Amino acid sequence: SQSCPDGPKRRVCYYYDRGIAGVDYGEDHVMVPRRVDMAHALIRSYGLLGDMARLRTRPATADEISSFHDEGYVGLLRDVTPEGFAAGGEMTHAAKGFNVGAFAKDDRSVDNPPIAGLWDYCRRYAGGSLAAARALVSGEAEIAINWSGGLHHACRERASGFCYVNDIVVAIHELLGRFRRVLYVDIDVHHGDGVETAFIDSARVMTVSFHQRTKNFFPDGKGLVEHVGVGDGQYRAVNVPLNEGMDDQGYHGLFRPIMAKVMEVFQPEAIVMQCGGDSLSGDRLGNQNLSIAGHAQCVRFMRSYNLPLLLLGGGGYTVNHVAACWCYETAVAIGKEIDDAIPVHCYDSYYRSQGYKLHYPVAKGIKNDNTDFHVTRTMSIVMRNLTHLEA
Ligand code: V1P
Ligand code: CA
Ligand code: ZN
Repeated sequence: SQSCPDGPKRRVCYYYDRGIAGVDYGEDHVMVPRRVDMAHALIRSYGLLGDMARLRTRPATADEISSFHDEGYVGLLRDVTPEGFAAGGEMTHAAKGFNVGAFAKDDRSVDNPPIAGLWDYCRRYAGGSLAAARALVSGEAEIAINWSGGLHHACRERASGFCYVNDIVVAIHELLGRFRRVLYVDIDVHHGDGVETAFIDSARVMTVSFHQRTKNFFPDGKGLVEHVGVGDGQYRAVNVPLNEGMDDQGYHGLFRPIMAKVMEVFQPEAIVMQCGGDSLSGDRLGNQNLSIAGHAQCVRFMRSYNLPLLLLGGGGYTVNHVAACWCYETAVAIGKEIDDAIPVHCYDSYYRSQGYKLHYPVAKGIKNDNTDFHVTRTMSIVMRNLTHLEA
């Protein structure tokens, strides 16, 4: 294949479903599925669609989703409607039992609203991740992308943190049909708890999450550096907690050596990466200070191992930032340089505040609370844990 700045070009396939763009979590909600449409419009305007095969698929079925999720919960996801929920009867009660439409204690916001078209939405984003996994299994693609996936908090029988169906777990199950060991890497600012829990005692799936762990930060009490997995999964869960304000240099001071060691000791046959854009500077929920280049450097690094690679979305609440980021990461996946100037397209007015440039400057004057002491301590604990897996 043709050569490019990061070695040979890769065969990339890409999933995009227009049916997801119109999904509405509610007026005051921070999760905006339209950001995936914005990323897609940008990807198209840069001419990147011509460099990838488009993955067309049917939405995931209840059976496919039930490969991970509880049947009663799947039934609720299928049946619940905003009207039925508002009626206040049995459906309301059932939904709240599965954490759909329930108010968090002392909270005015509903994280997981019973939105219109919920089941269709779940089937579509999960179908995308499943089709992407299958394209890697068949060898049709070396890298497969679904920016509408990556909903890492969903549990077997419960919604959590804007996530209803855990498309990542469903996709990893599919990959395990062909690959002996699968590595999961999560650079969303939140802990990847749903995925970690699903494979907590598995020797075949290693999960690594980098995340903010500050007072009351969601999901509270998860992702401590001491949490390493149990039974056959011992030392196969890796947690890298961060304080506020991490910059590119500090992030990579941890990311590269940790991921290099994980690759050495675990020797995966495929990699799944959750690329949540809420670890970027200026996010509405996260308090980190990564640039798009710094975020994408993680993708570039994992890509350099030349293994089947599944790239998924996740969080990201400043929509212009996250759309620009996923467009750039699509170019990185392909192995193509793209211009910093954003082409004229339907959403270009969203990028006015960043001078119509893909790479917006990181916030100035942000305090990096990740002291050398903190970073060195985290690194040494993680590295010591990983030595337990050395052959
Ligand atoms: O903090 C909470 C509630 C309060 N706790 C008792 C639970 N929820 C968070 C959920 C964040 C989910 C992140 C998802 C992802 O990792 C993957 C897609 O990015 C929360 C927050 C917050 N600041 O952490 N919910 C909301 N904000 C929210 C805001 C407006 C409307 C609805 C929810
Ligand atoms: Ca994470
Ligand atoms: Zn997140």
